[in-house]
Amino acid sequence: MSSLPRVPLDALTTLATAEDLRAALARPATPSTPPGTRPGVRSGRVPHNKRREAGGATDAAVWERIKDHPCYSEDAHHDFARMHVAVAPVCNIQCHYCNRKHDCANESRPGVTSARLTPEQAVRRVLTVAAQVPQLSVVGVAGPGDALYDAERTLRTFELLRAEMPDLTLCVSTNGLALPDRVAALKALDVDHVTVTINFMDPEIGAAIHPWIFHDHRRWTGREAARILHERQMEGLEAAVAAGMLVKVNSVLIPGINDAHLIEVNQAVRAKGAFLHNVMPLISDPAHGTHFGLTGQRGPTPAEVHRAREALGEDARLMRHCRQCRADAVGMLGEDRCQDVTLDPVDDVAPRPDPEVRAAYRAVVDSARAERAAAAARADALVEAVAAGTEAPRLVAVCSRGGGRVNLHFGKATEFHVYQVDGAGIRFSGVRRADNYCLGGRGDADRLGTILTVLEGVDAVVCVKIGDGPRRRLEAAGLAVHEDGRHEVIETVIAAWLADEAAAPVRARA
Ligand code: CLF
Ligand code: SF4
Repeated sequence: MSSLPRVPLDALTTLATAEDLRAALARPATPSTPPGTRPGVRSGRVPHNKRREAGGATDAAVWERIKDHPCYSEDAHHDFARMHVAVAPVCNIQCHYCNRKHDCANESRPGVTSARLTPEQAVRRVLTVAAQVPQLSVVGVAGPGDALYDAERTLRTFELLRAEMPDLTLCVSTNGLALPDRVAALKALDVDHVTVTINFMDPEIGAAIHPWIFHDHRRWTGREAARILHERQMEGLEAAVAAGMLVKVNSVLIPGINDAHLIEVNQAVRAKGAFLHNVMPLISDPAHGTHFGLTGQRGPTPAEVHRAREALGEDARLMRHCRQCRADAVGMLGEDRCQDVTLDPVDDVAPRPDPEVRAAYRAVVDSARAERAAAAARADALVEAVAAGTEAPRLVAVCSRGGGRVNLHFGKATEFHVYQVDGAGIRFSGVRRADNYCLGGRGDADRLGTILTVLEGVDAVVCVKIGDGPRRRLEAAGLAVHEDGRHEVIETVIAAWLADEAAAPVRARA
């Protein structure tokens, strides 16, 4: 394992002191670090491997605005955490994928009811988390209803947070119906990141997803409701873009309803200035009690999501690493530590985050980023040489628990980071989730079957270690398996796998 200046980026409950972090920075550079890449990325410089971030992050000013945001920057999600505060309980529309007893499916996995917080409770919760988690960079309001319908609670929360922790990025997610009326207030609080869920352009399709809305003191249904929602979403998107905000659009991919239509959605929202488009799969299960769940509307398979995103084209500005978080999510994307955050609602005394620790953590991340960028540039060069002229891109599923490294055993992976590799280099393609294979020290054959389904279309699995049994099953299913125990940068390991493949072209693959 290398001697990178790393802190346990994936261990949110382990508090590093400012001294720990400075000591980590002072350690000798890893032997694989080329001269001149330390001590890190200077402010305003875009790291090599991040020039391909969706949304035009080649611009240094834009990079500054997204580099600590785990949703707006794929690179940032390796190192930074977000937290949602569930201060918005009510909603002004109905979506067929939502059950009001549960979290907002715009930004959450249905099925778990969140605690409703007052703005004051929310701020104490944020301070409590920030005191333990220097990774925390963004606080968002994403439900469990619509953040801007009962906007006073959301705005009050942001106002209090601005005063308490000015270095936090504030983020909001909405269905867009109330957005045109709230852009100015959000702008006044320096809310720079706004997500609008837009599932349709055509009201006919919209009516099949959103049966009613409540607007202008009355309830609207059917096509008319969808028409109003569409007009308000477009108006809100344009106003937020005009106000200089970075607007991300979320679209729920619903097979047979709006899957083919998402090309039109993508083109329209990009034309109106959306920074990113996040195409997320419908989560549908009868147990969630949603209309879609109860009527048998299925969600897309991971391979269908991949194909739908590819159909949008190279310039689609896609966010590909969304984890469909709960409305009270805490932690790195992909893990919810909300249960770990204990907060006595009547306790007035919140811990104070140490600004020194937070600043030192960012310095460590800058350094780690420079290491990763240099490694990724070398890996890209190698891959471009090895894969030049090859016809089809390869998909590689990586086991990682964060930090942009291959640092997880296959049996422990609850998600696979999928990368596309071809003559143009290595590009992040998406995340596929599945229950981990290893349970209490033993493998679960049923789970392995599910994992194989989830990995449809994938050519190789890359991990720290894998048992003989699962290796044989993966290989029998046609997947290559590559172990690398050095906890190296993901791109480095993928390039090593590709070089191995190229050196052994006759390798047997059942
Ligand atoms: Fe939260 Fe959303 Fe802000 Fe991120 S989540 S309000 S933009 S801070 Fe992120 Fe979670 Fe996906 Fe949302 S991974 S569901 S995109
Ligand atoms: Fe549910 Fe969110 Fe849709 Fe409202 S906007 S109905 S809370 S999914």
